[in-house]
Amino acid sequence: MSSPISTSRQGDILVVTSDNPPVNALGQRVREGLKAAIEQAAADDAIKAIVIRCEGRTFFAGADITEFGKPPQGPSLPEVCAAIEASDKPVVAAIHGTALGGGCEIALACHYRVAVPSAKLGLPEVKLGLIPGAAGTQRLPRLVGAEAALPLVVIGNPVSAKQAQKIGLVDTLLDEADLAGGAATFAKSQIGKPVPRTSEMNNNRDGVANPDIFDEFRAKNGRKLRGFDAPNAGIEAVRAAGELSFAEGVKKERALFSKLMTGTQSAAMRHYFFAERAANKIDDLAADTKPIPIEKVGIIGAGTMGGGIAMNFLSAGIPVNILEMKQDALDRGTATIRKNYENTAKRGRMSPEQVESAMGLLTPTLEYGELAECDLVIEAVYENMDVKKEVFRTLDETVKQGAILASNTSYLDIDEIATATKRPGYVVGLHFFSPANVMKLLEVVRGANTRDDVLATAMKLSKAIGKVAAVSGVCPGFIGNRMLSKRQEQANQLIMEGANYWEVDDVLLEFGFPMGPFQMGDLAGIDIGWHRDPSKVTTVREALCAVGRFGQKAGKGFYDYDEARQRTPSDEVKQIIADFATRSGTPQRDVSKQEIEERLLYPMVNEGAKILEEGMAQRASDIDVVWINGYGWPLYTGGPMFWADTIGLDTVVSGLEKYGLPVCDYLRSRAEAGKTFN
Ligand code: 3H9
Repeated sequence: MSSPISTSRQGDILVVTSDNPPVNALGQRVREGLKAAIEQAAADDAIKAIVIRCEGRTFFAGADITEFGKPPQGPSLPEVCAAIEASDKPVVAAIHGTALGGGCEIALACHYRVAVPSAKLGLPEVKLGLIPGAAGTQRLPRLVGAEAALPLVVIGNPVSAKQAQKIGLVDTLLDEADLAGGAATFAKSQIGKPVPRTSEMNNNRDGVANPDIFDEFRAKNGRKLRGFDAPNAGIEAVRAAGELSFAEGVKKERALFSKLMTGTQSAAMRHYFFAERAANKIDDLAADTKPIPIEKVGIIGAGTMGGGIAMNFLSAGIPVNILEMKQDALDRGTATIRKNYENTAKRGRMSPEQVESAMGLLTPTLEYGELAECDLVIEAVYENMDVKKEVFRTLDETVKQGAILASNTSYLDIDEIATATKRPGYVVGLHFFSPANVMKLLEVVRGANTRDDVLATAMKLSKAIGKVAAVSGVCPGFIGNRMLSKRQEQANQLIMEGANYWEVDDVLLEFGFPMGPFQMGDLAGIDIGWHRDPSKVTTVREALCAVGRFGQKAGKGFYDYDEARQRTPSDEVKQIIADFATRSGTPQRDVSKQEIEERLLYPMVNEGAKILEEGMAQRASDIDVVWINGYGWPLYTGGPMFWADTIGLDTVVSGLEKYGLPVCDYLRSRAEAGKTFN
């Protein structure tokens, strides 16, 4: 097999090119080729400078993640970086696409970095539960300062080439159309000058002069980093770069990196990396399936959901016609979309021009006829089968043939909705999560008759609007809400048996969820689906509604809320729950935190197993993707199915049996065979 690394001479410049699709990951053969190329340049007196560049869509996007966990094969990435930096001849990294992780570390080891304006640079290792492991945490702060290095190492978001130039990570921006030529000219201009080595720089004195920056950074990002191990290791490593020699700092980085690499968090996050990409693939689609072009989208309903859905398309530059029944509802919906964009602009995440251009793509309407030319129409009216069928009947009559008709239903039967049309093949579920302009998840619901090209379109479109999609079959609540209902059942039961409702919430918070089921109820509104008759009270929720405890919006629900929306458990609610328990004759007892956790989470795993058994999800990892992106399951445990694999399926089975809860055949048989889900 030929090497992915080739070299060519351009006068006295050696151009080293990597061609390792799709993303030029730094696998063993790439590393070997790079090291050999540097040795070749050193041995050849006619060579005066070196340019390292990549073919294809990107500069090196990092270490090859598929090699992680396997026996290491040299040369290692730190060795390659050291060899590059040690060169006496100037080495220039010519960057396009994304220089990420190990790719950015290669660039940091080069003596110069030039980039096209569209390029991005970053150290996203933290998103895999790691820190950079090829001296990135030591070279970057020495080059750009500790304060500028912290967000790159600890948060892991890439920066634009322009921003990289501003902080000193990139030396020069070059013409987008001529990176190779520009890089060679730049390299030529450095011949004969002493080479600047990042490891010898000391621009990170800022962290030594003011060590508070590390704690301040930690405090500022506390919520975002809660529960994750890698960010703290990243802060420690950047701090060490200011306190230790380069060699000692590298040792420190290696120790931190190795500990993370062998831990469960990184295994879970690497699982998630591949799970997210797998979820976008549908196994049984014909290879030549062509997505349908989507140039215009219609949305039925300009309420919170419809408006949020519309924003996804507007932000991606896709025109939207939004329909309401009444002018005032339409005006309200349009005004909310504008307000949301303006708030984003106020926070500096959008320019006023971008707000106007997004709003310019929005056409509010009261007429179905105006949707006739849409390629996709998404219905977001309230959850009632008759209403939805009526909408679909009308859409089928008014929207052009070949257009996709989608429902945003969160639990209704897509196949039944499709019967209202003469085009069931073009009907699909697109279940967005609230707030729909923010939440990453899109459940794509595949009906019995949904065509392959319609599904392929949904998956492609989800990427275009920045969503993470997973496919579900038709079943009540699909993947996410179906599993959620099992958790809620247990939560309701636990508080009847004597568990305090705030303890139930706290157990999930400690597990890593952003909130528990009762906090979630308060946030969404306790009165969702309430019949509005205070004299008819059969559930705790109805009892809360009857006394005006509608949730956060009313200042009280399960909890009392202060001005800052801080929650305090309520005596009134405690009494309501106690009265229910007495009436139902449920004996009261102390319920341990362990029991709460197991009874909330194990039934979800069992339901996930049933979903797999029935073929409602394509793979266990899709369920993990749904729960991490739609319901705040902590990423660092890898999602419910990966978490169950980690603790052992036999543990889950015996736990369910201990509480007298059902165990499905699929879960039991895998546990008995000593297998995992993933
Ligand atoms: C690291 O560098 C550690 C070092 O500090 C220390 C070492 C000692 N490896 O995302 P896409 C695959 S850690 C292997 O759909 P896009 C991906 O699975 C690494 N495979 O494309 C997919 O495969 P498939 C730090 C990789 O255009 C295909 O490539 N770097 C890797 O939407 C296309 O990917 C990162 O964390 C990899 N590193 O986005 C960067 N990367 O077609 C991770 C991708 O079979 N990568 N694949 O499904 C990314 O963020 C995105 O892939 C990127 C392109 C932005 C580059």
